[in-house]
Amino acid sequence: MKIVAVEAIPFAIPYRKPLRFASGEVHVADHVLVRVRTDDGVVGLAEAPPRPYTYGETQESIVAVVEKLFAPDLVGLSLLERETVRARMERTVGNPAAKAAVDMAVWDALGRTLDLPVTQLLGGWTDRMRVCHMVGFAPDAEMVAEAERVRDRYGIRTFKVKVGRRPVDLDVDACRALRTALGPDVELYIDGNRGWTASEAARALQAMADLDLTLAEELCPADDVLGRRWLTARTTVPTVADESATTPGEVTRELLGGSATAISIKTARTGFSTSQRILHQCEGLGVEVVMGNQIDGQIGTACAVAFGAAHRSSSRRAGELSNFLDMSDDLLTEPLEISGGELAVRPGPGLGIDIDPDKLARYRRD
Ligand code: MUC
Ligand code: MG
Repeated sequence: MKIVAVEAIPFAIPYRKPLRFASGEVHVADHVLVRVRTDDGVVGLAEAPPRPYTYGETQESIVAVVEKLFAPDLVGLSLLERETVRARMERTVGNPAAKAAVDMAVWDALGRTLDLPVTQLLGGWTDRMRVCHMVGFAPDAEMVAEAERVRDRYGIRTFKVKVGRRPVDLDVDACRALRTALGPDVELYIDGNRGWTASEAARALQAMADLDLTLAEELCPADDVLGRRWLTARTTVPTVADESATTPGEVTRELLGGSATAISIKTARTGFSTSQRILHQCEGLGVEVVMGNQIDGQIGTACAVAFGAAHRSSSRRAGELSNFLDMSDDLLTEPLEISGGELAVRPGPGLGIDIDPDKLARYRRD
């Protein structure tokens, strides 16, 4: 069970359709495949998606930090020493996606070694999650057509709509068009990726008061400390902290400061070990969580559903698990399948996924 190598392999797979949101846009999944090898010949897998506009990481920085800083510190540790793995990575500040991928690859290697699914090791609550689809910026008619296609083809009935444009009426009109087309029975919520001031956000929420939005995520910048508190105090829509709450300490600050009333958990930035801490912290405080999406590929989505389904409180809401559908290809031997609005956890040991060597050879960039 000893770690003998930690590898970081950059790869790039184009999107069929780019995702656009207030803080950036994604045209290519330029992710990093992380592999943890053990002396038993087991290989644990995970992927790190660089999000420079959210955390400052790039594909190159993720490869460098995994190979130069983490690998030398982790080789020789047992898969059972996950607290030590975490503590050694925490000596380096930042780099959340790189740390998360190593953590999840270690869990995958442990599951494969024990011949047990990771989701059962984490909690084993259920074997599937309802899926929420994230709709990016586009003309209103295209946003509506995408939501209708995803509803009709995959049975998805929960949508997170990207907002945060100026003037705010652009987004108010898009949300209204979606509600009108999809009817009262689908769940709609919004994510501003820090695009608005508190007063713009308040105006937008007031203009959308009749649209039955269930959540409002990260409408204003994290540093607008008093503006966020003011907004959270005056709106009846629960406010979700996403990129402002990427560590247990930040979660505490956002919640106790009154700047958010719910938390987005993303395994792509807090892995399994820190995501579990945040989940338990939210349970203890009586705060709802959403399983978020870091614009994950299929490897990342397999990780998110394995974690989300493992616990009662993380599986309650629909998880954001469908944006890999817009990629032109992926690395897995067997693609993930969403049907009836649900994604099942992959059966089998570890994360239950395998990499297709031909695809990896085609898309790797090292
Ligand atoms: C989200 O929930 O914000 C967009 C940027 C990012 O870091 O994650 C995505 C989705
Ligand atoms: Mg978000």
